[in-house]
Amino acid sequence: MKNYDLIGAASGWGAKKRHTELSPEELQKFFLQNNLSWKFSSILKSEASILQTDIPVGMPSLPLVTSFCERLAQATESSITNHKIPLIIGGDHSCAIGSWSGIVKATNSYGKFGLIWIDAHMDSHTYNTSPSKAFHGMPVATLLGYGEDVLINIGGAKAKISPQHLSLIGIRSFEPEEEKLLNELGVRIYYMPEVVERTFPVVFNEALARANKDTLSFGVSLDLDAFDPKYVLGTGSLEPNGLSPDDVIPELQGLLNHPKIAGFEIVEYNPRLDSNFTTAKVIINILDSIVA
Ligand SMILES: [Mn+2]
Repeated sequence: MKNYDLIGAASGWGAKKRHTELSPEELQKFFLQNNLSWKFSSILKSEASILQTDIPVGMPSLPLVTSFCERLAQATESSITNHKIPLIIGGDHSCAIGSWSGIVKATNSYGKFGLIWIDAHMDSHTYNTSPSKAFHGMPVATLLGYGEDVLINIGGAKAKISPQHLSLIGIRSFEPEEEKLLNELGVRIYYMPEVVERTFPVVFNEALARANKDTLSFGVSLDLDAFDPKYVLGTGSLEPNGLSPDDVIPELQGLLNHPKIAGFEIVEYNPRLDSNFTTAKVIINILDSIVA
């Protein structure tokens, strides 16, 4: 069993519903109250708290998103340098720019990094195409090298991942501009109907093979909104007809034992939207499974 670092990424400025910022601290309390062995090795906070100030979505929030992702990239980089696997708990999904930029830098796998993105959305807007202007809708495009330079340049001024090593699973809500970019680049998109038809284990294993073919290392970014709202309510962009934790979690079992895994990320937990900690429990089941 490899060593891991549980890193709390308390980012909230990348989403319209900002309370993902509270996620790591609320989970920390939940771990303690329930005598769980999980413990954050660090919790990164934004320079400005949503509880104290309000900054509009879009360009005014870019400096905060950027500096947060820069610090998170340093944290994941040093985790790998210390021979650990970073497990990142967000935070809105813009934190992925920091997580994976640091991991790709530390493993020197620019363009040779496999990524499996499990999400209801494509997160593949650039600032110009985004209707919401919220940066959590842009991390995939950014990691592919499209979007705001200050974000692309984190961890080195080059694309962190190549389209041929990237798969998106669970997609069911997107804008045509995102789909166009990903299709032009040749990213593999598993829309929800294909996942239902072929089953999650089959498509996940296909994505795993793609993430490992001709790559140096790989990781998984899991947005909680990939799950159906029947099971997961504690996240800000609910979309019906999603994945079931019972289908997903067994497939993740022991993933940290994979020789090429370099990181795992769970994002978009919003404790203010959770009820009776059901979503917190899903997060813990995922963590327990990947380290099993
Ligand atoms: Mn997402």
